[in-house]
Amino acid sequence: MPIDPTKPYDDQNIFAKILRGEIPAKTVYEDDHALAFHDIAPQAPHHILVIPKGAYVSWDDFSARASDAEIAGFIRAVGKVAREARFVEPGYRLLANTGVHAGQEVPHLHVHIFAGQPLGPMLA
Ligand code: IU
Repeated sequence: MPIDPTKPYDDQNIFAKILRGEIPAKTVYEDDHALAFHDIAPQAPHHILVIPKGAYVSWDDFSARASDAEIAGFIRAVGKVAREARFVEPGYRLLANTGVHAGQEVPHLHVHIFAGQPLGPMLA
């Protein structure tokens, strides 16, 4: 069920529970600003989700409300995860579904990293 972006942050969402350690995840990276873990239903040979530690519903919420330090820290973390996994060459795709039309399902910002095979055109 896609999220309603007009609703406030729900601290019972599944990624909030993962951040609090209430639900396990296959973590690949963690720092002060971000947590990265394997998607439970991978759509590519490598499919990692990177989430900020702060309580942000979506990319829209994050880009509007997060501090410069949070934004810089999160973006650096996404890049670091991709580099450390050696995705830079031959390449990878980032995706942040935002709101109803994009089909965002979990109401905590998450950037998908897809890699491991040619990914085809977007919106195919
Ligand atoms: P979306 O961009 O909101 O549609 O992506 C949500 C992703 O979260 C999707 O790829 C799910 O497989 C993934 N996911 C997960 O990794 N662990 C979970 O417990 C749940 C969803 I619920």
